[in-house]
Amino acid sequence: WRKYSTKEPPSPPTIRLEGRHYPIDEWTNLPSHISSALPRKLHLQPSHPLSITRRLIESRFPEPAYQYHNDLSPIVTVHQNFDSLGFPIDHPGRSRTDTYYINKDTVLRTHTSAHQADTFRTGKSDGFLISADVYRRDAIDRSHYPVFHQMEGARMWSRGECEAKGGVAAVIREEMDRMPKHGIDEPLRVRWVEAYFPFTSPSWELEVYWQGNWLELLGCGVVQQSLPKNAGVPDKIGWAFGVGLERVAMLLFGIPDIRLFWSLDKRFLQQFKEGRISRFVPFSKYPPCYKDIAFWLPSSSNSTNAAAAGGAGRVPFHENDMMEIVRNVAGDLAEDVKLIDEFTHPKTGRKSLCFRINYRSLERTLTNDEVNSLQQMVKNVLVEEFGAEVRE
Ligand code: FA5
Ligand code: MG
Repeated sequence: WRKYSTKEPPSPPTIRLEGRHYPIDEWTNLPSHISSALPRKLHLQPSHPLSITRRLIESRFPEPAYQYHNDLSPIVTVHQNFDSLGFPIDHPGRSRTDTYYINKDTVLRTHTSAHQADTFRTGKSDGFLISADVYRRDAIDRSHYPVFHQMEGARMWSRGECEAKGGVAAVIREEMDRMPKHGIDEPLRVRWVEAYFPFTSPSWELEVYWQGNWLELLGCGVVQQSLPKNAGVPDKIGWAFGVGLERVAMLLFGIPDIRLFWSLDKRFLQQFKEGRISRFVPFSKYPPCYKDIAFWLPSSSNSTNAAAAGGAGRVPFHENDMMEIVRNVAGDLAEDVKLIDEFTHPKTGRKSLCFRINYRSLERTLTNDEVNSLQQMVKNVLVEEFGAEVRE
């Protein structure tokens, strides 16, 4: 039958991911530096700090009360990622500026909550833990990366159990106390902040004070009653959390920069051993190189109605577009990108933006020529793809 299998990718154009072809369309925005991360599965690599962190948290939410799922595919439907959780149709998380679309119906999951509804419905126990890689167009700095790992934890409680424990808020606090939130530089300051998620109410986020700023570790809350209802247990109360595994690992091991998790450098990988929390010993401190870039956007880009402004389909420029350009050009050589100035010309209404890019390698000193050529490439993309006019 081999003779009949097609060698040519089927038309219309497709992208091949995890052995399958997906048709692409006007929603597709998946760059190769993201799709190439799919096979890495860092949370499953033995002796990798993310795997050690995952197992440490798993040990505090033991089986069989919690069932573990560590190998769910990152390719999910828009329905799973957003609709099943009650995200309103105009929620910003759905936009192409925030989410990697494979096509209009299919995305790389932006959070492990994408599996909540399915797992509540089909799960064999009242609780579960899902650890997985997740994908977002997002800021560039030492605690944000476009591919990161989350662990979703959830459990159903009977009303009786909740009341016996002093209410659902008390149950959540007690459960969340199992989360490791100590750093290598103890003691850490920790705070709970009220939060909003479309699928939980009430909701909270847990933050820790780290390197001079509040760092968010996780979100949690009581899940909407539609989830236990669709899972056939309308009388139960569901509770869930989603924790960033990199953020916890950064505290546990003292890892100062999220890019390190992707390093293939032995000086990084050989420092960690399964089951052991050890202090990360930095092997490098190479100099940063700050470069500013200021540019005017084409007049249609800052209009709320690009079509009316006569732009040939140009959409407004989003901060995440800048992040994506820099990721594409510089990859892990970009440590941090900040919008440092924004200005609208009072007469022409044109908008000018200025970003500061910090180029720094984790592995070596960058040469001036190298940084200048990266900076030039960023400028070229801004001009050629976004119609920007660079201000010298
Ligand atoms: C969520 O993703 C919700 N799904 C969490 C949740 C689950 C709420 C269940 C209620 C019930 P949020 O966008 O805040 O929430 O992300 C959760 C955590 O992921 C953050 O607290 C942070 O630790 C981590 N995180 C988010 N964005 C990034 C990023 N770009 N890089 C690294 N870690 C990130
Ligand atoms: Mg959050």
